[in-house]
Amino acid sequence: MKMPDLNSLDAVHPRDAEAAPRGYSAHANPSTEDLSAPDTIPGHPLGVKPSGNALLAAENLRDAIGVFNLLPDELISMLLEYLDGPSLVSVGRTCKAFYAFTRAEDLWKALFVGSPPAKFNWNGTWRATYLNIPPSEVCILDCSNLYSDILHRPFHCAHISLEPYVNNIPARNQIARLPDLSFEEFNENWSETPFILTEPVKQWAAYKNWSVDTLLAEYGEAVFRAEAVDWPLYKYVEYMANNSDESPLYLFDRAFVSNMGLKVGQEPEAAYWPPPCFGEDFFSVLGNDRPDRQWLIIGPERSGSTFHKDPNATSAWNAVIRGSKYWIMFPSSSKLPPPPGVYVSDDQSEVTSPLSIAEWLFGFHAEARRTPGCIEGICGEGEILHVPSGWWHLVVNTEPAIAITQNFIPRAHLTAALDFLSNKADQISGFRKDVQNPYERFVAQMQQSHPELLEEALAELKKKTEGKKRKWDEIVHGKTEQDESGDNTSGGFSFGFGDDGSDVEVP
Ligand SMILES: O=C(O)CCC(=O)C(=O)O
Ligand SMILES: [Fe+2]
Repeated sequence: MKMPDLNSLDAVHPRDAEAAPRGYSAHANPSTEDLSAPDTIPGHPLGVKPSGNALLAAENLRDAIGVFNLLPDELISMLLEYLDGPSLVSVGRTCKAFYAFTRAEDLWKALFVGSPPAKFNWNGTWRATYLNIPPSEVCILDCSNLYSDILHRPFHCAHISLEPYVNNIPARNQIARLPDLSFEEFNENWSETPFILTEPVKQWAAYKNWSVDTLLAEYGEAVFRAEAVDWPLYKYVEYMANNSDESPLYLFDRAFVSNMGLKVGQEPEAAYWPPPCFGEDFFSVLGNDRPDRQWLIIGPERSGSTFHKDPNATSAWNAVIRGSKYWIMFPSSSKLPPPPGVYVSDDQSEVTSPLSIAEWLFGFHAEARRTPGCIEGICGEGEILHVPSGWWHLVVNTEPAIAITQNFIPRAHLTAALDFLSNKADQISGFRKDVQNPYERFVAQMQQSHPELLEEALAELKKKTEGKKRKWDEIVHGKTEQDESGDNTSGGFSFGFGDDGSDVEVP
C-alpha cells in the first residue's frame, strides 16, 4: 500500500481534503424535529465519514493499522489519551488512520489544559496551539476512506444548527416573562418558579456599556478563568472568534468583581445591582466566609452549561448583558426522575451527563420537550432569569454572550439551604478550604442576625424530617399506631418521600 508522506505534515500549506462529505448524520435521531438542513454542515476537515459508510466502501484506511485494527475506535482513542505530545505526533506519522486519530482535538485540549504554556498563540485548534503550528502551516491530508463515528461526531456536533431546538417552544413549556416583580410578589408567588424579568437589567451600567469590544479595550490584559485555564481576556476573545470546538471553552470567572475593580449594589457608579425582588441573600450573614457567589460568563455561540442543579441548594439569577441564552429546565424532587439523558447517583452526589450540549439536544431534546415539568425559554439581551433552588437546567448561548450570574438563599428557600448544609455535608461546595463546618457557622450567624427566621426555618426542617421518618417507619414496620386506630390509611408500598421536593435524608 502506498504510504502518504507523513513526515512533511504540518510543514506545508494546507490543501483541501478531497470531496469531503456533506451533512452526514452519524446517529439515528429519535426525534421528529426538523433538524438542521444537511448542507449547512461542512464536511469533516480530513474527510472522515461516519462508521456506517464503511459497509459499502471499497477501501478502508483502518486496514493499515495492523493489529490495532482489532480494537474498536473508542479503545484506540482511549489508548492515545495516555500519550504525550511528541508521542502523538510520532504515532500520527505511521499511517493515515493514526494520523486522523491523533488529530482528535480532545487529546490536544487535554494536553494543553494539563500543562498550559506560559505564552502561546491561539492558532485556531488545540493541536495547532499546543504544537505552535501557525495556521498557514497546518497540513490537511485526505482521510476520506476512514469511517469513524468517534472522529466524525465531534465535528458534526460542532456545526449542527441550534435553531430546531431553541425555536417553536410549545406554549405550555414557555417560561413566564414579566417586566418586574416586587419582593412581596416574588416571596409569596414566584420563589419556586423560573421566570424572566425584562426590565431591571436595562438600568444597569453594565448593560449600557459592556460589549466584547469595550471589555477588551479596558480589560484585555486582565486574566480570567475559563474552565481549567487562566487566560488574558484578549486571548479568550481570539479563541471565541476562531474555534470549531464541540463544547467551546467557557469563561466562567468568580473573581471578576475585584479583578475588574467593579462597584456592585446600591452605590454610585455601580456596574450592576441584584434586582430588589429577590430580597436579602441569607448567605451574606457569613461575610467573607460565604461560598462563591457571582460569576462573569462569556462564551461563543454553542457554549453553555450541561444539566446541573446549582450548588448548596441556592437559587440564582442569570442576567444577559449581550447575546442570548436558551434555557431548558426541570423541577426536581425525590419522586421525579432526572431530566432525560441525565443520570444521578443514589445519594445525588454525582450527576452524569457525559453528553455535550449538542449531543444532548440531538438525542434527548425531543423527549425532554414532551416530559411533564419541562419548561424552556430564551433570555435575551437585557433580561434576567430566575433559577429556583433545586431546579435542573441546561443552558446554551445562541449567540456570543456576556452574562452575570449570582447565587443566593432567598427567604423561601432558607429551609432547603439548612437541609442541604446539614444533610449533604459531603456535597457542599464553593467555600474556602479554611472555612470549617459551614452548617454550624451559618446557623450561628443566622442566630445572631435573624434569630426568629432561623427558628421558623429549623422548625420547618424538623417537621419535614419527622414526616419523612414516619413514612420510612411505615414502609419498614408496616402501619403506624395512628393507622391502627383508623385515623390514617396507609397507601401502597412506595419509595417516594414527601411531595415538597426537598431531599431530607432518611435517618
Ligand atoms: O449562562 C450559563 O451558561 C448558565 C450558568 C448557570 O448555570 C447559572 O447561572 O446557574
Ligand atoms: Fe446553574
